[in-house]
Amino acid sequence: MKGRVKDIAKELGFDLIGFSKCKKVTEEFAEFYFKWIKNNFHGDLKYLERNIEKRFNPKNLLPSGKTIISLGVNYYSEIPQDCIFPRYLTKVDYHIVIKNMLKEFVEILKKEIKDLEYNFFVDSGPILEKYWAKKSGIGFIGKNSLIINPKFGSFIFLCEVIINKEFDEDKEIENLCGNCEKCIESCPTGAITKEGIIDVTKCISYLTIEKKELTEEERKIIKKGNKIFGCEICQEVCPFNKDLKETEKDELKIAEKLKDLKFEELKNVSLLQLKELFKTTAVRGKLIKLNPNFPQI
Ligand code: B12
Repeated sequence: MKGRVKDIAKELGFDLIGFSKCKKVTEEFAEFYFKWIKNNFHGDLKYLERNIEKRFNPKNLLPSGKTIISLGVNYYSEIPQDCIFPRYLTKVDYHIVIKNMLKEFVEILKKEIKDLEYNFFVDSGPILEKYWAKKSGIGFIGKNSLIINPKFGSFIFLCEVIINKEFDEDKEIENLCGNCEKCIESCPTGAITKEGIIDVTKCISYLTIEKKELTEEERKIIKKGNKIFGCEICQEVCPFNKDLKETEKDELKIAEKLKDLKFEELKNVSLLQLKELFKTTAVRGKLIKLNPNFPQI
């Protein structure tokens, strides 16, 4: 049955799939997480302090849960070297594309597995997606804190389906970062510690996507990067992200109109034009903040 489930996922366009047991995270991980929060490495992302009982025990997301199926979808696309947008700004918001893929996946599973109970997530649920992806063997956690698959690199979106059926877990894969510290060395704001832990308050991605009010110091930090609405420097430099194959899903390529847009062109656009520009992307709700948050413009 496991082989069949893997085939179904591949047929639907998921590039990676792995299985792990639906159970509490380890004590060691829980300790790490609390320490991370205590250090205020999460900044204003207060939601990471909430729903701890769900985050640490996915059985609280599906009480009958036995197995977590972790899935990965390649979203790599070629962009000009000076592109100011990160690749996750896909033609169609990836949350929508992947949720639809997950719906189709469980519909087929329901036909093949009797009395299937399930719950699925992409990005926004209180579930530790990288922790489970690592457990399921679809990648290792690199020093940039992201899941890296030796074949697909790190430009993969993660999602998962928790089900009430028992499956053998897959083996974790070895961490292949070795002595490489390119991501740590290249981060313009020093947001990645030697141990590969992210201080969110320094991460350009956080400052340009999540943070509401910016200090002068933070605006200076943002100026050091060349991106808005995210950052990809720690991925661009990663040796596992060389010679990647573009995603086969056209909706998951970077939005065409964003590819060549320059900061200067954003200077005088109206709110209406901005809305049009980003209307199908994952940041469509955040546009009001565009001008005050981007000192490059
Ligand atoms: C909050 C969040 C952010 C925050 C904080 C990032 C962060 N590193 O936590 C901000 C806004 C900065 C962010 C940025 C980005 N994000 Co984000 N984000 C999330 C979110 C919603 C939660 C992550 C979380 O729980 N963090 C908590 C901290 C404690 O954990 P962590 O650093 O992620 O992971 C550490 C621990 O898990 C630990 N660990 C793991 N196993 C174990 C075991 C033991 C025993 C121990 C001790 C530790 C340990 O090692 C990790 C490295 O330090 C997830 C979706 C989700 N629901 O999981 C997406 C997610 C992680 N983001 C994603 C992406 C794509 C990005 C960006 C690339 C977007 C962009 N282009 O700007 C950047 C990358 C920046 C970076 N290098 O992290 C993807 C990553 C895909 C992948 N291949 O890994 C995810 C999974 C969304 C998705 N569904 O695809 N993100």
